[in-house]
Amino acid sequence: MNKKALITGINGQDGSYLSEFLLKKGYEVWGTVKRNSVSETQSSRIEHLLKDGKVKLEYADLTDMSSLIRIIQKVKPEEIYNLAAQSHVRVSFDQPIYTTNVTGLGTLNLLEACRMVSPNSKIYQASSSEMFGNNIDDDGYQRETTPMNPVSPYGCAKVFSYNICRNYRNSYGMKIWNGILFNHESPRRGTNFVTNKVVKAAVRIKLGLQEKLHLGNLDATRDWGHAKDYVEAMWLMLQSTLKPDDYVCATGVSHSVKDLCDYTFNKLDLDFRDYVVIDEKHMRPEELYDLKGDSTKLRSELGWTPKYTFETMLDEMTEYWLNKYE
Ligand code: NAP
Ligand code: F7E
Repeated sequence: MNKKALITGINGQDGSYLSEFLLKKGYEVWGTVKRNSVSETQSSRIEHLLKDGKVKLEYADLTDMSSLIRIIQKVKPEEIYNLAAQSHVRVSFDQPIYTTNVTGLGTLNLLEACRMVSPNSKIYQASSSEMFGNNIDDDGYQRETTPMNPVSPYGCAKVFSYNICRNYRNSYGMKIWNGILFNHESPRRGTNFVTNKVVKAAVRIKLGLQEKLHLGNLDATRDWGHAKDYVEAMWLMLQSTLKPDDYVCATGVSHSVKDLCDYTFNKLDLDFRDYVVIDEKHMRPEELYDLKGDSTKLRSELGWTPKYTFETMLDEMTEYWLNKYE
């Protein structure tokens, strides 16, 4: 019998890549989608996987525990990947209560649902480097032991989820892993996150479809990896024969938003300084300045290695947008 996996937020960037990855491994893949008045939007990233019923979808919302109980009861999955979230940091300042309900309490709804109807399922929790805030170890990295000090409502909600997962693991012996993932991107990344926003705009400027690119803080640095590499790390955690644990997943290399603009525009023979406009609208009330992760534990205990670099990832994203417009 094939293993069954349930992915919350299956139509997100990571959900779509994880579905492809698990299907290749022979899993029966189930996913939850959030109702949208435009039904195509609910499954836009996984349309290609719905043909032949490869992936099975159910409506569920992290804020509605009854919907989670219903689907977990129905599927009884061996593995649950909790990827659903209001995941945009800037938006979390505009919608802090909604973000906390979904990204924080939503996780508790899932854990309770699981504890009631499928306590032996293995659970992956999508924790985030945003939980560290501006804390950096003396050597310049963040790792599993770095104290958490979030600087956004999103980060605060993720810290709650991280802690409640640890609490359920310790209290009830549930098999729960926290993957503390640093930023990961792809052509499927929402275009309101900075990488895909920059790449899409640079291509449009190159093709004469756009004149300017409005951005916020260009000095912030991030450790950017590729989503395809990171969904493999999620799966590796749930296959571990060691006790359930918390793992940082990162490339260990960081770049500024300015570097990102420089590389992307240069590749298209453009100078970003001619097009980028600094716009207060994209600044955050409190900023997380620098992120660089040390994923030694994940690499040494579970054998993870990323295949993409910052440059090959951006090249793939640029290629995607060029193909789309040309
Ligand atoms: P994403 O593209 O924003 O996907 C999130 C998914 O969650 C979407 O399918 C979204 O549906 C769904 N969702 C939102 N609110 C929901 C609710 N109330 N109930 C059920 N589903 C809901 O995010 P991602 O980049 O794939 O990230 C996956 C997870 O990893 C998220 O939890 C994110 O916070 C976390 N994470 C991401 C990164 C990163 O760099 N990508 C790093 C660390 C952690 P709609 O599209 O219909 O709203
Ligand atoms: O911002 C700066 C911005 O929105 C990156 C989420 O997946 O990763 C993501 O959160 C940096 C920030 O990602 C613009 O101020 C400048 O310093 O792409 P982002 P994020 O906030 O790091 C973490 C790990 C998650 O868990 C989250 O779910 O870029 N920046 N100008 C801008 N950012 C945006 N979005 N738009 C701008 O115009």
